[in-house]
Amino acid sequence: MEFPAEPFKIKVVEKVKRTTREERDRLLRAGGFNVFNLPAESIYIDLLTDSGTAAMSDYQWAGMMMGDESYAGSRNFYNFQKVAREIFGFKHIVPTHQGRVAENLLFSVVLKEGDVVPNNIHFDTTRANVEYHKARAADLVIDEGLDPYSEFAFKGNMDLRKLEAVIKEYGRERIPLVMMTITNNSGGGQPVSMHNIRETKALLQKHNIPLFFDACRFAENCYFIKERESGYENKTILQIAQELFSYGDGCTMSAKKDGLVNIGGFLGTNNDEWAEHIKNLEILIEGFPTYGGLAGRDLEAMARGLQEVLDEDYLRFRISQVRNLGEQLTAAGVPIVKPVGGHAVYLNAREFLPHIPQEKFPAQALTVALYREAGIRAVEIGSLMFGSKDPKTGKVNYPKLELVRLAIPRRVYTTMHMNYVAESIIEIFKNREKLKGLRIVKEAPFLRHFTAVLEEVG
Ligand code: P70
Repeated sequence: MEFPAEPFKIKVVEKVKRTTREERDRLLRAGGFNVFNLPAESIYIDLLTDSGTAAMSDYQWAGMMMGDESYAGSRNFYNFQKVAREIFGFKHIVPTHQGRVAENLLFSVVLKEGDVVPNNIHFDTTRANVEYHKARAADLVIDEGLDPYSEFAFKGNMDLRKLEAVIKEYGRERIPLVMMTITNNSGGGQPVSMHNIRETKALLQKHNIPLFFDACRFAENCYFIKERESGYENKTILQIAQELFSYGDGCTMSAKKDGLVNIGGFLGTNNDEWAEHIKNLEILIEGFPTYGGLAGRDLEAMARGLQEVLDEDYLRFRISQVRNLGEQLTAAGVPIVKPVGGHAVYLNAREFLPHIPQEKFPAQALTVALYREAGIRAVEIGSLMFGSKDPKTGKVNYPKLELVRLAIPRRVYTTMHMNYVAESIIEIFKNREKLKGLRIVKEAPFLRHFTAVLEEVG
């Protein structure tokens, strides 16, 4: 079978409410046409994010009952440390309550003003944490990674020529580390190849620069390597992960993705000196390093989630479920970014709604239509999120891409749910000329997409 059935059966269910179109229209108006303002209970299928939204297994829930809530030395920490060391191989494993804290701890310790951190593409929180320390976040993904039409298999790869140029320009002293985001979220959840990681490491070794991974979706990346890179067909996901991380000197991770938990994260490093500073700072902002802002039971759920995510049956289903949604849409002519990434399908709103110009927020108009017509929540990644006004000239800079991200939570929705999503989008596509653009009524000076108030225009 091309598309495997769910490799789990359902033990606990959560009721989802169906609302009428009128109710949804009213809620959209009340929330200023901004889906961050919707009560989650009024949503039928929530594809806002794949972060912290996974369904935990019976094995994880059983582990929650085994929580040891000791302030120091909880047994769950040792369980978690053992699992994390086996997969990632790093000497120091420092738990945090989510990914951005691991980033904050790392950059607080290693960055100084004027430094630069290269990455394939920084995720927003990573970029913000770098810039907060008055350093530069350099995005050096290969050109294919920025082209929505390129079908290259590893569009998350680092461009080694760009990396070499940055090293030459800044010098080793101003590059405390290089990062690689696997999979590359801001580039559409695209994977990085083992070959590219090996070559990046070889280049960095020449300059004695450490390599860190942003490992949020590492298991999905390893599955793509197994599927697409020769020499890995017969390796297990654990073996692939172990090889991948052996080229690294550390990682940050939001376990809310491939840790299969609702809250949790960690930082891994082999550097004793950095680890000591990081642990001291952690005591100040997160707590003692054997719990790092988490309950003992959360650590146990994370230890078990990290083991479960390596299961190939699970990953085959996961990647196929996301890809299948993309394929159903493509077959009906709906424009999406290709190839489909690991955790989300991205609709290309400029092509979907050619009659709505960028200044009328076509991707947001499509996001609004998804909720109004079908009760589906997605997130806009276009001119509402990234459009910026030049403070001097008042001229608005629009991003190249107008996308709507449909991020799929792990183990939450069934194939029928996904078919419903595909059919709803196809229906909206057939009636697309009826959709209207939007204009901003109120906006914050930064990160405006979270709170902006909009209204529809003809
Ligand atoms: C997402 C969420 C979080 C993330 C990530 C990478 C590659 C670090 C982090 C931070 C954020 C989000 C976006 C829109 C709506 C809701 C949530 N990504 N690195 O969905 O991790 O959140 O644990 O601090 O993707 O992509 P954390």
